[in-house]
Amino acid sequence: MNAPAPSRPLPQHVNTFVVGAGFAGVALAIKLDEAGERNYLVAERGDDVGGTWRDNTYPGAACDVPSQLYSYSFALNPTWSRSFSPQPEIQAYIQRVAQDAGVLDRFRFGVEVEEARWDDESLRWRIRTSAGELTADVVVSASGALSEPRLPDIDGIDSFGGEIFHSAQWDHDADLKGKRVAVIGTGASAIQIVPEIAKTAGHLDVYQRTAPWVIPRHDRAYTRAERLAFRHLPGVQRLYRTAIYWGRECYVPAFAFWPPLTLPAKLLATSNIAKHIPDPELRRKVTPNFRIGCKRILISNTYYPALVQDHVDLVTDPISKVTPTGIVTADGTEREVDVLVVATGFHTTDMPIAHQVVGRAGRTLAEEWAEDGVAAYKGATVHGFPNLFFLVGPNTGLGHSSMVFMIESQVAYVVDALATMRARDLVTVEPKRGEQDAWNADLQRRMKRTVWNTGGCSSWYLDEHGRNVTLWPRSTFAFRRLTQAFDPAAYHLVSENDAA
Ligand code: N01
Repeated sequence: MNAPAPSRPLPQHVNTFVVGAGFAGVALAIKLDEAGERNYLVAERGDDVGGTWRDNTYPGAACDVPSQLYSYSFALNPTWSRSFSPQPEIQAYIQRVAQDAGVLDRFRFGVEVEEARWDDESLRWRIRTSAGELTADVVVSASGALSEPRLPDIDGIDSFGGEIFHSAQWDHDADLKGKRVAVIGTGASAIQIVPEIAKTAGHLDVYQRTAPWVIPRHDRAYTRAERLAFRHLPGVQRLYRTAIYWGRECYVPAFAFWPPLTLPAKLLATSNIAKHIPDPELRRKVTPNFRIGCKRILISNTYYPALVQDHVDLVTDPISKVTPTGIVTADGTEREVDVLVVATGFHTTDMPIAHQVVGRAGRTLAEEWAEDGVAAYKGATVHGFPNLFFLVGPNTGLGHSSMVFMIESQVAYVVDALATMRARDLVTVEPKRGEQDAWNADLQRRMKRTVWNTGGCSSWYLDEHGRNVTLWPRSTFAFRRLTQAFDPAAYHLVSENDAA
């Protein structure tokens, strides 16, 4: 993405420097304002708030967690049009919330963070950005886990002569009408894209490496009566939200404690295949070979119907190379391609921000994690990196419910940490190594039983050592309880007196 020109000059120093203006960055700004912590700045490399919802504009983009839950608890959205809202509505919602809260004057767009380096003498972060340098007492990374597109390492892909783009960088100038289009990947993004572009493409090849489990999507437009109720009776919307929340939490035991409980979901998914795909050979191809839930369970009513169309082929032979004009599979077949859509996911366990943050020992977080494994204390703080906080940090992702809930929990933790620092005249806070290790040992012990680790799949939840460093293995309310207040006892604290 070409960074837009920064909207306004940077100050020389801020108390709190926030990286990223997606759901997490916007929530933090609002809650910092409410807490009276107004000396903060949110740096965003894009030209607007929204994060992944600003960037993912591909045809068919929509949330796959019900809209009622895909919103802040402190800013319910009475205008959702559907039970699963499309991307433009979600993006407009985030923009509106930020605008109404009056926080946007603290945001700087078109500012890319190049390095944040801890200075042990001044006990501050020295930050270098594309728009200049500044210092900060505290840095909060709100750059998200799904912000950096991952391109596949396929032989010859750079030689492709047609149009090629990642699902998160959709080229809206590309005309797919009547073209030979190929989509690589069959994850959450691809299954939303495929039905949409099948409507206009002349021919569509879908390259599947691993078949996903797909269950029906219970999507519908809200009735007029519902929309009136949401607008005038907020209690009704809270009721919807609560019912959806608890419905989703029922998945936790199936994923984490006793995976055989996912049998009903498997029956739902297999009957979904049977309903839409009459051809036994295609049925075989789309039937996954791992336990349901091991990868994200996908929801769609249109993906399988798209695959059975005459001009759509599901290609399951492994890709051996890309040529200037097409894709060659392991059986030697070359299929011509005009437009190549790469829906191959994101850098998740190897977060780019980790390469830009340099801690107390002069080592980047990426170097630290390469040695010790990706880990944080409560997903929020890392030993060796004083006054650095993460939102959507390690092991705070979900396989079953809304990330917005987890984000709000983490925001509360960070805001309370800053309030504690102020109240106790603390200059630095840094989690104790023992606390961080104990937290992660417990996480990984719990993780051993989960379907994500035992379900027989490889997924972006796991790092290269097979450790799940992405998901939270317990209920979301357990996470909320554990993060409801900053816990100074788990931290090395340096006060102004100590530092003097
Ligand atoms: O990415 P993915 P995504 N050759 O990593 C395949 C969220 N999301 O963008 O399974 C061939 O899931 C890869 O194959 P395999 C959601 O959290 C939310 O689709 O690794 N294929 C897989 O099929 C989601 O989980 C919404 O064998 C290759 C696909 O590419 C996350 O974003 C909507 C390959 C990548 O799937 C990521 O989803 C969309 C290669 N070299 C996304 N490399 C909502 O609605 C990879 N693949 C909220």
